[in-house]
Formats: sequence, structure tokens, C-alpha cells
Amino acid sequence: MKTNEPNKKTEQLDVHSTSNENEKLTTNQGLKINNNQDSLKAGERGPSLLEDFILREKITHFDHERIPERVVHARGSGAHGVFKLNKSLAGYTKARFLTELGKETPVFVRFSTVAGSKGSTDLARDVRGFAVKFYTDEGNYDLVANNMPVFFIQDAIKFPDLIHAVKPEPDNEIPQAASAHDTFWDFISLMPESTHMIMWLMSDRAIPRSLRMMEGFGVHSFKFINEEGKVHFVKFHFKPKLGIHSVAWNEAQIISGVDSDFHKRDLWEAIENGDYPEWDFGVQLIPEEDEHKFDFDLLDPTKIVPEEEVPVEIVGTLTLNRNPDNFFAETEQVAFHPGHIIPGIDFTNDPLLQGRLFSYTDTQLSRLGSPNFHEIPINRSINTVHNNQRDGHMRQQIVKGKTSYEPNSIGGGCPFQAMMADGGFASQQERVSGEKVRERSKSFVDHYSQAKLFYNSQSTPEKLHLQNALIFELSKVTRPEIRERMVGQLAYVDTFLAWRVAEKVGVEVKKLDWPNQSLPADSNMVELQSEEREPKTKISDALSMRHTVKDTIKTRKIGFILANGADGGALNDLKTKLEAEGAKVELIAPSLAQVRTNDGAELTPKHSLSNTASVCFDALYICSGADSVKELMIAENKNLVLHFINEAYKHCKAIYFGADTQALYHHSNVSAKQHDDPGIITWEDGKQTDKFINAIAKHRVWDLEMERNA
Ligand code: HDD
Repeated sequence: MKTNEPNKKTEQLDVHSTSNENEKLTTNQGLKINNNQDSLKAGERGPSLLEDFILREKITHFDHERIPERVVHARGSGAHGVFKLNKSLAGYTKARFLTELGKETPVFVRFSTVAGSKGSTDLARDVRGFAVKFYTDEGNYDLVANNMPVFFIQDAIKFPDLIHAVKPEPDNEIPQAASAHDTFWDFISLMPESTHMIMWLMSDRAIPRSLRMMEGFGVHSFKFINEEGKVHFVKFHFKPKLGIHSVAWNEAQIISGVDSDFHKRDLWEAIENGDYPEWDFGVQLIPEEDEHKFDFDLLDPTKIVPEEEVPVEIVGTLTLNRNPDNFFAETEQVAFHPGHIIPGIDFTNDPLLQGRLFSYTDTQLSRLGSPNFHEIPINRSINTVHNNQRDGHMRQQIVKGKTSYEPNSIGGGCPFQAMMADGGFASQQERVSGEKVRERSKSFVDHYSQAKLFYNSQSTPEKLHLQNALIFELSKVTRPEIRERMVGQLAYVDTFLAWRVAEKVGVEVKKLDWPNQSLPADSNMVELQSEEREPKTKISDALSMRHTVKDTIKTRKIGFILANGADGGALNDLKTKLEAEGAKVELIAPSLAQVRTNDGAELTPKHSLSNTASVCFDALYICSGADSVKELMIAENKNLVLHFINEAYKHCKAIYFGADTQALYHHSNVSAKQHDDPGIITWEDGKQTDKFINAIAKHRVWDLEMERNA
């Protein structure tokens, strides 16, 4: 029986390059084509002939190039990489990729947005998918995760409702990739269980600076089973080595216009540059007997396990180090499934997870069109596949022999089922008993205490961003009763939050009194509202992005704005220092023509002032040099360069004004700067490279946002 090849297969056998000059153009049957310019005609001005099989094959294939996009998570970016285990979890699980110290497991990761279609912007306010396929030697293990640790709903039966509510409205297909519309907030305002997730979604986590700067969470509690059969609950975490960072909402909106592929490009370029994105992989482990020791239910996917209560133990590193060769073949055709597990890992009875276990195979059948999707190179297990499954659309395996059933004697009984000792999978022998009911567990009833925990754990600027996000979203909702109902929900999280949003969206704060709303009296939501609890953990630093800032400017993009006559020495000096710290310097000039510096060097700018925008950079250096500044101040450049500076200033970025740049400084909004703004470095500061580097490493001066926008 054929062995399924590792994903290396995509590197070797299945890859064909279009740039090998010995390989001639052929039809799909391997026939060499000698004219790819003209169709076959009856006379040079005559009709095309049906006989033209080359034309027909080419057009037919083209006509069928599209497959259905994912019903959710349609827009994605993928990369290959490796997972390395630095600390064995042998006491907890028998999954070999988590027990054999130093073991390296190939992975493919696909990041995605949820609400938008395949061609939508990367910068939508949205939860991001963070799906990881581990090609382990015990079979594929998929951790189909998100960049937020909780979910909107508690039961999979609500998933189609949620997705229908957030997707463009069915009558006019508006809006694309946005939750700021009536149907989403109508649904949410009637779903108290979504409140915690809404806090995350309205936080800056929903507008990441980079896919490389996001956390990943398995969301559900899963189970680990060790060799002795002992069970632990486990929560999975990926923590980015570059820290967790976001852009400003106004910036996200501009990026969507200037470069709607911002995240995709950023990931691609980082990997091409050898700046391989890395995450620490960690686990929270809870012995099975401690299941009920928390003030929430471990099976409830709208709850986190605060890191203060169960610390995250870092055990491995995920590194992405190879871009796909072909987007469609790999990133589009990859098929994840939370049900792809291996011995040592098991599901819990989380009703959201249980429903997911049905959905993913089902959706691959309609998206990829065949039960043989596991044979597509990107989906193949590196482990040998032996079974009696046969045939179906686009079958690749050529299975030899007479038998396709078990038991058999003709085939010598092969393939035999595996003993557990041979790595055979066996589910946990969990005791299950109960009435057959269509009910929500009472232990899932508290919907606000962790929403409060999240909100209260944010820094002041983060809270402000969250409030403003809610104001933006709800102000797009045309029906006042939805806005009012939503504010009523917020009142359960924080009084000031509810009050501020209410004021801005023109409604009053009426703390919801569910029985008086138009909900059916027997709705379980009625009961839920009477529960107002305080979380055991009051503040969790891990929930605020502020506490994750790492002291690094690695891979940060610094725009150098210059024109002819710029001080070449100062430019090179700063460039060298920034690059030594791992930052990327890109030159921005009035045009793409070469720029001559004062020492006679000819530099080629990567961008012109009009083809890019400050939102594409993490920090700016306004190059020293009187002549350069003079050119930047002429009428056709002045507005562009000032807009550049003002926008970066407003978005709280670090800006370094070199010598002789007073004219630009004083004409910009920066002249109103507070003297103690650590993000503004001027000629007065002398050679303040360190100050600049420190400011970039802090990501933004969010604390001064009000002052900078005053
Ligand atoms: Fe899902 C895709 C993550 C709940 C049904 N989901 C999908 C992807 C991610 C997640 C990252 C994209 C995978 C890729 O890149 O191909 N989904 C989650 C998380 C959830 C979750 C973290 C909650 C904790 N999902 C969820 C539920 C259902 C689905 C409750 C249905 C009952 N999800 C799907 C799907 C998708 C999918 C319809 C769409 C395309 C696909 O699977 O391949 O089956």
C-alpha cells in the first residue's frame, strides 16, 4: 500500500517550476504545444474549430479554477514551519511530539479573518483564526485556534446564527468584512453569553499590527492522557516572541485602503527576509479531579482560566520559516479539523467543541469536493495511511490487492488494527450518564464576571479604545432599540463604559431587565440575567497587551523621509544602528527617482510620498539636511510630507526629526508636542538614537493619545 508522503512532497515531487527552460509548455496530457497564441481556425479570418482540443482544455480548466471559499474564515495567509519541544510533557500526555525532548515536528499554519470574503481587507475588526496542522509521526494533529481565548457562543447549535448575523446582510450583501451593522448587534444584544467575547472583539486585539504579533488560543479545554491513563484538562496557548501589538482603529481603516493585504504581505516579507515569526507554545494543566474547583465551568468556551489561577507553562517553540510555493495548492486547499487528534490528546464535552467535530469534515466535502481531500499534498499525513476506504472523486492512491474489507483472509488480514501499545488511538474511558435533554448547563450561567475581568484588566488607553470601538460599531446600527439593548448589556460589565457608549450613540442606559423585554418568558436568558457575580480573579495582567511589550524593534518598519541633499552620514549612521537591532529601514522620497545625498551617494527610494502612507510604518525619521528639507517644503511635496508626519503623530508613533528639519517640525501638528513625549526625538536631543530605539520598542505612546490628538 502506498505511503503518504510528508509535506516535503510539496517541496519535491508535486512542485513543478514554470521557470525551467528545459520544460516545454504541454497540455494536461503531456503533449508539447507549439502555438499558445492562436486558436485553430478554418482560414486565418474564419471561425474557430470545435476540434481545437488545446483551446478547449485550456478554457475548460480556467472555467473551473474557483472552488467555494470557506463559509467562514475565507480570507487567509499560510506558512510552513516547525514546532520544537523544549520541555517534555511526558507526565501528562503520551502524544510523542509533546514528550520527546528536542523533537521537531513540521507544521503548516493558516491565519484568517472570519467575517469577510476571500478578497476582503486584512484589517477588518475581527477575531483571527490561528490554525496549526502538526504533521506528527502519529498522524496529523490540528489545533484549530483563534487569537482570542473565548468564543461568542456556548453551543455549536448557535454557530450558523452567529455567522449569519455577522456576514453581510442577506438582502443587499452589505457590509463586507465588518461587524458594524444591525444584524450582528441585534444578535449579540440578545445573547448575553457573547459579552465576554465582545470585550475581546472591541479591544485592539481585533486589529493586530501583524499576524506575527498575535497570541493563539485553543479556546476549549482539551484533555491530555498519559501512558498510565491519567487525565488532565489542558488549555493551549501560543505567545508571540515579538509581543502582542495592534494598530489604531483609524489606522486600520486607512490601511484597508492603502494596502488591504497588509497582514499577508507582512507575513510573507518577514519569512522571505529570514525574520522567522516565533511563538512560545504553552499549556495550562488542570488535574481531572480539580475540574470543579473554579468559579466557572471548564467546559464553557466563553471562559478563560486566568493565568493567575493556573500559570501557562511554556514547553515549545513554533517557528514559521517557509512561504508556500502556491497559495491555492497549500493555503487554500489545507483542510483543518479539531477532530484530527492523536493518542494522548482527547476532547472534552464542551458543547461548542462537540459540534465542531461534525462541521469541519462536512464543510471540506462541499469546499474541496471529495472525501479524498486528505490526499491533497498539504493535507497528507507523514504517517503511512493504510485503510480500506476506496475510490471517490479524484482518488490519488493506487491501492494494490484484492481486499478492501476487514476482517479478511485473502489479504492476509491486512491492515490490522493497532494495539494501544503500538500507538493505536483510544478515547478516554469517561463515565457518562444523564437524561437525554436539550438544555444548557446551569454552570454556564454567568456571562458577565469574566467580561468584567477582561475590561478591568485593561490599561486606560486600552479601555478608551474599547469604548471607542463600541461607539463606532453601535453608531453604525440604525435601529435605536438594538443600540439600547446593547448598552443595557454593557451596564452589567461596567457602568462608565455603558454610560459613555450610551451618550455617544444617543440612547439611555437601561440595565436590561430581561423578563420585560420581548423575549419569551421561558427563555433561559431570563434566568441568566439574575446572576451577577464577581470573578475570583479581579485583575489579570496577561489580558492587557501593555504587559506583553518586549524590548525589541526586530522587524519594525522605519520610514526615512528624504530628498536630494539629505545628510548621507547621519542617514547611514542611524540606518546601521536600527538594522543592527533588527529593524527594517525603507526610504520614502518625493518620487521614485534616485536621491543624491550631500556626500554624493545615489540612493533608490522604495516608496514615493504619494504611493505609500504613514500607516505602513512603525516609526519615521525625517532625514537631516537643509537642502532635503527645502525640497520637501516645496508646494507639491509639503502637504504630502506634513500629512505623513501628522498621521504618524496622531497614531502615537515614534518620530525622529533630524538636524535642520525645524521647518517641517513647526509646520506639523507635532510642534504642539508635550515636552515629555518620549516618542518625539528632535535635533535638540542631539544624537538620540537610543531614545528613538526605546520609543519604537514600546510600540506606541498610547498614553499620550489624547494629547497628540488634542
Ligand atoms: Fe470554526 C473554520 C476556529 C467554532 C465551523 N474555524 C475555522 C477556522 C478556524 C476556526 C481558525 C479556519 C481554518 C482554516 O484556516 O482553514 N472555530 C474556530 C474556533 C472556534 C470555532 C477557535 C470556537 C472555539 N467553527 C466553530 C463552530 C463551528 C465551526 C462552533 C460549527 C459548528 N469553522 C467551522 C467550519 C470551518 C471553520 C464551517 C469553515 C471552513 C472550514 O471549517 O474549513 O467548519
